[in-house]
Amino acid sequence: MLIRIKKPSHIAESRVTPRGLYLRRREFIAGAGAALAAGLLPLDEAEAAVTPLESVKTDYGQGLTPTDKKYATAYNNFYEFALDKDGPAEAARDFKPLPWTVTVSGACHKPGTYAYEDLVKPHKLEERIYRFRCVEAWSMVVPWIGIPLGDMLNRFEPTGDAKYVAFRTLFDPEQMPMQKTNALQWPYREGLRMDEAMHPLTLMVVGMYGETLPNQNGAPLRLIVPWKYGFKSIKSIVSIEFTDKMPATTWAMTNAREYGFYANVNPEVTHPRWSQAKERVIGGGLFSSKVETPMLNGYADEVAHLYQGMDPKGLF
Ligand SMILES: Nc1nc2c(c(=O)[nH]1)N[C@H]1C(S)=C(S)[C@@H](COP(=O)(O)O)O[C@H]1N2
Ligand SMILES: [Mo]
Repeated sequence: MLIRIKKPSHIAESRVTPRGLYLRRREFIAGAGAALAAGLLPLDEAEAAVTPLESVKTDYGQGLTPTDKKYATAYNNFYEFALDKDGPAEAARDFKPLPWTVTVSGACHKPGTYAYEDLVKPHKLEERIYRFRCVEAWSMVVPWIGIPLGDMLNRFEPTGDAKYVAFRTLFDPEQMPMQKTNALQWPYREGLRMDEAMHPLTLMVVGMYGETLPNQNGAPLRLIVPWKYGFKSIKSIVSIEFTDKMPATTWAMTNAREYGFYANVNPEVTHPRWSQAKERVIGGGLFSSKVETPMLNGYADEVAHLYQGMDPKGLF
């Protein structure tokens, strides 16, 4: 995310990163960072431990060509670990995604603290290929493995007061070094209107490319909402709360003029500092030109009805 915050100067990088990692990271950047940024290089070195994951293939995104895995797992936004794109893969290498629990609270009949296994096991995992569009005007195509979020939420039996659902990321500064800084207000928060959360396209994701989620991609549980800018797709979720009020969300808290609650992909609504009309396709090669961004990231037929009667200009 491009925002006008400086890394707090009183915290040197060498203090928030264990020394071994810091040194390796220096070499990594010198050797591969520039090439990666240009969209050229594999970074197997940076890959975190993942295991194969069975899933049912679906028709979603069958016409799309997935981005090479090496880009999807090495070009990340995950501010808890690093503020740049090639940082999270390395900085999240030792993160422990299991054991994991999620606390469910608010307007529902089955609140409680659920173990990861209890959340995931009752469901059939699906593989779905989706377009992914970051608000910074780059995009990928990723074969996610997950569960329709609505199927999971229904098990908690939300009540009529559940108008929105709010999510939070783990807060653990020992594991997530940037949480020792005020780069963002921690923990990272996101939210959806209930009908957006229940929409069949919305996924609770546990894997990608046939494997469990790499740490840098939000292990063990993250959201994917394909018609919204990437920042809605909150990673490493530990809390789900049903509420009757629109929840505060991290990027809107950080800069409400630039990032809203809806964050619907819309090529016609210009970000205050750049156009959203086109996107750079990650892995498309050094000289690849930008391509046009479709309305609602290509999912307008499925989701435009959710916003009928609302001014699209207010849905950024
Ligand atoms: N907890 C948390 N979730 C997050 C972010 C983050 O910094 N922290 N970054 C968001 C942004 S801006 C994007 S573009 C996507 C990136 O997901 P990816 O690394 O799997 O491509 O994660 C989103 N989820
Ligand atoms: Mo993003």
